[in-house]
Amino acid sequence: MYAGEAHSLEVEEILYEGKSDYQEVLVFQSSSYGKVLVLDGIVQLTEKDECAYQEMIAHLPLCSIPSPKAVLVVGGGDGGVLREISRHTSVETIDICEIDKMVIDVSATYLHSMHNSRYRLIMTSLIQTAVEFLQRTPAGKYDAIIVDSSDPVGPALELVEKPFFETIARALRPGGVLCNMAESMWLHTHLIEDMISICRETFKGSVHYAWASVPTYPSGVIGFVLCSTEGPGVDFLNPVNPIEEVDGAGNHKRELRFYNSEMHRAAFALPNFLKREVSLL
Ligand code: AAT
Repeated sequence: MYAGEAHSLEVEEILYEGKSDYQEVLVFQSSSYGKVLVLDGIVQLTEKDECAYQEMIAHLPLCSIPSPKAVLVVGGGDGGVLREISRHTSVETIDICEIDKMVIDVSATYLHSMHNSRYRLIMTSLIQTAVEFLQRTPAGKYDAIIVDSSDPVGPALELVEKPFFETIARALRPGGVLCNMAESMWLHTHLIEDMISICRETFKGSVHYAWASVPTYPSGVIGFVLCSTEGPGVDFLNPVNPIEEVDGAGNHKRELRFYNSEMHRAAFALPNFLKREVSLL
């Protein structure tokens, strides 16, 4: 994908190969990263390192506001983000807006990640896109919106454009939060700059960039843009809603593998080159 570099994973066995209306879907057993989900030739998750991406994209926003109740996920058909949101006992409703049913079905069969999640599924399509769904959503409905989408080529292209961010800001309550997958600081500084600049215009609360290490994503890191709407202030850098490891009945939940409050704070530390190149940071 990127001139002059490549990343390889050894394939032990192909478990599923198909073509949906939107993309090519592949699941294989790798020799070192467990099962791998690939869409249009791009790795979306591996069993070994999915925790870093899914835990951070869910808990960075949800641990930054007190008692989140209504959450929307755009993309995320593999179910990992749903699993993470479900850990928050305050959450009452999770809606998910995914374009491709094949991703949901294949993940449920081969990755078992949909287990223990409670959610309402809204299928988007090129006829009813995420933008159209959000336009019909009552203003102020959600406490948090998580955009767990693929790279902005093919079906996910509309998810980096201004109208999408405007409909998100409208669907969030005052002081509500957005966490949006925002690519690699090594490979996509211009895209990050564009996203931050659109978000600065659209979200009147705060706008921040955070990142985490994910070895199987291009260049080994992935970033997130975090925004809040005008209203009760949100201090993303100091989480107010730490996620408990023990539920109300005193039982230990399945442990978080990556996220904790220290990782949360550290995720907002940015290297100098990024601050310089993305002048808005
Ligand atoms: N949680 C795994 C990581 C992902 S999954 C991206 C999901 O977004 C896929 O299920 C895909 O079908 C869905 N998607 C793509 N476009 C749209 C759209 N327009 N509306 C709704 N869902 C969509 C992301 C990995 C990031 C990889 C970084 N290189």
